[in-house]
Amino acid sequence: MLQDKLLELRDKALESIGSVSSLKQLQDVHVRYLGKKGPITEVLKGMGKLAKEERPVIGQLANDVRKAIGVWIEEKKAELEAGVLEAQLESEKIDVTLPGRKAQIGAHHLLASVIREVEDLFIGLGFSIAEGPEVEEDYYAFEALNLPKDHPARDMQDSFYITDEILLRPHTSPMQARTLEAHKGEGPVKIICPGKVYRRDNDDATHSHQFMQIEGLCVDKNVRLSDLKGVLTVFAKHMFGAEREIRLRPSFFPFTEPSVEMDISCFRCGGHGCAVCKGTGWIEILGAGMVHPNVLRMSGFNPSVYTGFAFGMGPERIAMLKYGIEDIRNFYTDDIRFLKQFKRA
Ligand code: 2NL
Repeated sequence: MLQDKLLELRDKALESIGSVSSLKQLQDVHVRYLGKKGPITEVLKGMGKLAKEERPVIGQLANDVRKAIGVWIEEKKAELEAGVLEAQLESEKIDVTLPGRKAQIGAHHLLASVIREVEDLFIGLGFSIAEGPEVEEDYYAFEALNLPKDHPARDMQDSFYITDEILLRPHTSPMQARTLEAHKGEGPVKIICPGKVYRRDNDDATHSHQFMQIEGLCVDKNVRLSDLKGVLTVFAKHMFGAEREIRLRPSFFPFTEPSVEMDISCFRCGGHGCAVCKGTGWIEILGAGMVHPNVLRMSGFNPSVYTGFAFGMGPERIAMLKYGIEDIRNFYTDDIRFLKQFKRA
């Protein structure tokens, strides 16, 4: 009886294994026949109830059947795995005769290149790069720069305020004030601060609510306006050509005294007058001045010992002049056709 049952079980298992078409199904068959709750385990468990002389015969047969099913399952498994691999190889077949896809090679954004060019020049002159937060405290953005609470340039309408005391920086000067403060009244401080700035402006061809600025600061004993002139002359020649001359016109900034605006001789006409310089022979490039004593004092420097010069420029304006770009929005819209024109090694 039990013998017949085992043999029947063997035949059924063989049939099941034969009809299996996936590894998952095969696993199920394995559990069904050879698992802990399977029929063969049941037979082996019930051996104790058999007559003494039956035990070795049934035991031998049960073990043989179990072994045979195990072997068939292993064979089927190898067969299925080979099939899986075959299918995978088939699906991943690569046609090496197809033409390749051309890799798109990127390049620095024009604005990034111009900023890098300015940074490299000033690093060569002994300046360091200082970068800091775009979300700034009112104190560093205005107060420390000699712009007291009632100053017109602090109009809430002109800046993006987050709270009464926190705003998006409207210039990179706060980083310069922070750096001065960190030096605890000990010079020299020679830094360049490039970065994003924000103003509440309506965007058009020459205005943007977010743009870049590069400011420079040099504070030490005996720093004079002539040092400013020398450094900015080197800058003008480096960026716009060795023949450039500079001219300083009186101006006003709250954080410098005296304050100046710097023009360069026109790089297009050499100073005779043309469309680029609007007939004047000169092009305005940046604002600058001698650091106001109040700014030095508030940042912990003694203005009777230390003096300094500072300047600020808009790299968009520099790039627009240098490359004849007429709309500032070209820098921010990332039109690949615009960017590609300035792809350099
Ligand atoms: C402009 C003019 C300027 C400064 C920025 C500055 C910063 C400190 C102290 C003194 Cl911490 N000055 N910065 C000075 C003069 C001009 O920017 O037209 N920028 C686009």
